[in-house]
Amino acid sequence: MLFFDAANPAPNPRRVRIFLAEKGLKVPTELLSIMAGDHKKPEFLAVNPLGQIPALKLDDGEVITESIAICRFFEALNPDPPMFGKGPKGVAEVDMWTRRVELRLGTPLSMVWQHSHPFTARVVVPQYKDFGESNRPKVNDALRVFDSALGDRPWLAGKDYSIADIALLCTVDFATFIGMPVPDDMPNLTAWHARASARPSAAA
Ligand SMILES: N[C@@H](CCC(=O)N[C@@H](CS)C(=O)NCC(=O)O)C(=O)O
Repeated sequence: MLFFDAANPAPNPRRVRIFLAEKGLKVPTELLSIMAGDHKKPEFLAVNPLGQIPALKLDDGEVITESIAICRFFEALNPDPPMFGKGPKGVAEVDMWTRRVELRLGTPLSMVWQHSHPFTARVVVPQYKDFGESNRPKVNDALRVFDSALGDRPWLAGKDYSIADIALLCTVDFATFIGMPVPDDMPNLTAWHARASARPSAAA
C-alpha cells in the first residue's frame, strides 16, 4: 500500500500519521507538497480525483480517501489499542465526539480559512470575507463545547485517548496556525491540549 501524505500544518493527513503512531504502524509513504500544488497534478488526480490529501492506495489498486475512513481501515486491521471506542456505548461516544469536531468546529474553521485568510485568497475565488469573519464566533462556540465536556474526563470520549482526540488536536493546532488559538478562558481545553501534545504521537 502507499499513503499519500502532506506536511504540517495540513490537519487531515496529520490525523492519519498520529493514528499510525498510536498504533505503532509504519506504512510506505509518498510526501506531496500542497504549496507546490502536487495534489492538483494529473499523477495525483489519477489517485484521488478530488485532489485532496490524505489518500491510501491499497495493493489491489483501490483507493481510500477521507482521513477518518483511512484510520478506520487501519483500526479494522489492527484493533489494539482500540481508538474508535469499546462496546456499543463507547463506539457511539467516540463517533459522537468525532462528528462534533468535524461538523461543529471543523466546518466554521474551514470557512474562516477559506474565506478570510490571505493564504487561500489565490485559490478561493471569490473569497467572501464577511462570511468568513462571521464564522469566527462559531469556532469559539464549538471550542467552548469541548472545554465544558473536558471538565470531568481526561479525553473527549472518556478515559481512553481516541480518534476524536486526534481529530480535535489536529483541528486546534490548525486553528492556532491560522490565528485562532484556544482562548485563555478555556482551562479544560488548554489542559487537554497539553496532555494530547505531550503524547509521542503528537510529533507525527
Ligand atoms: N475530509 C477530508 C478532507 C481532506 C482535505 O481537505 N485535505 C486538505 C489538506 S489538509 C486538502 O487536500 N486540501 C486541498 C483541497 O481541498 O483542494 C479528510 O478528512 O481527509
